[in-house]
Amino acid sequence: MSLVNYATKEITCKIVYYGPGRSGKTTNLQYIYSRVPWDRKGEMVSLATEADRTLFFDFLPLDLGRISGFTTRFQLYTVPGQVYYNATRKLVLQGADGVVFVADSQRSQIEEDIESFRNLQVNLLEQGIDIREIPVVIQYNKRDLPNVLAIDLLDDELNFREVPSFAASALLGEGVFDTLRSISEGVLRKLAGKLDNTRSRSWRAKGVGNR
Ligand SMILES: Nc1nc2c(ncn2[C@@H]2O[C@H](COP(=O)(O)OP(=O)(O)OP(=O)(O)O)[C@@H](O)[C@H]2O)c(=O)[nH]1
Ligand SMILES: [Mg+2]
Repeated sequence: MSLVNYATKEITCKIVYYGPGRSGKTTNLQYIYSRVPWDRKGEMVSLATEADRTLFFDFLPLDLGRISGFTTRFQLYTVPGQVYYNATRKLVLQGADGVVFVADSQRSQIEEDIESFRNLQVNLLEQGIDIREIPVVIQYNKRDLPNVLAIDLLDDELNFREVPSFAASALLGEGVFDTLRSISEGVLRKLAGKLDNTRSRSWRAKGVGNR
């Protein structure tokens, strides 16, 4: 859940990278970490096994500039994609303001992609969130590999909501920042809408605008 601190003029939002095992979630964060100047990022924390599979989560705090006088801070998390870490996925997903679904474009991985997307829907619903209510962006990763499915086909299988989607190769850094920009804009747009509502409600409560 985003935090707006009027005293320090800071907005903090949580974005979760979700998707099946080995789809490239951690690689997205590693690429972002490698490209963001030091004064815009904190330490990246990765809790992984020796084989580099995410065990609990990765965490990367970023400062993405100022909007209307507020510093916008984004906390990027990844979930562990392996099927049996569902309890951890639920924990990491809690309080998310936006989700990047990282799909593996390889033909052989489509069932895992679909299963993971369903799992996302179910885990959000358990937290009382309909997937249509939260900003989601889909990234079709590993486009550099042979035997990838066409984007249209992937869209048919996964993107029934017609959310923004991006072809990417996280390994090469392609599409990584387009994805991040899109989800952060989506999250900030939603937040701005909420703040407007709150403001007009409190104005109404104070009789502002009444004749
Ligand atoms: N060729 C290619 N390999 C990639 C790409 N993105 C990630 N990989 C590789 O895929 C493997 C898994 O990547 P990770 O980023 O660890 O995947 P993950 O989604 O974090 O996996 P879990 O933590 O198990 O959920 C690694 O060997 C990466 O180097 C890509 O765009 N192209
Ligand atoms: Mg990982």
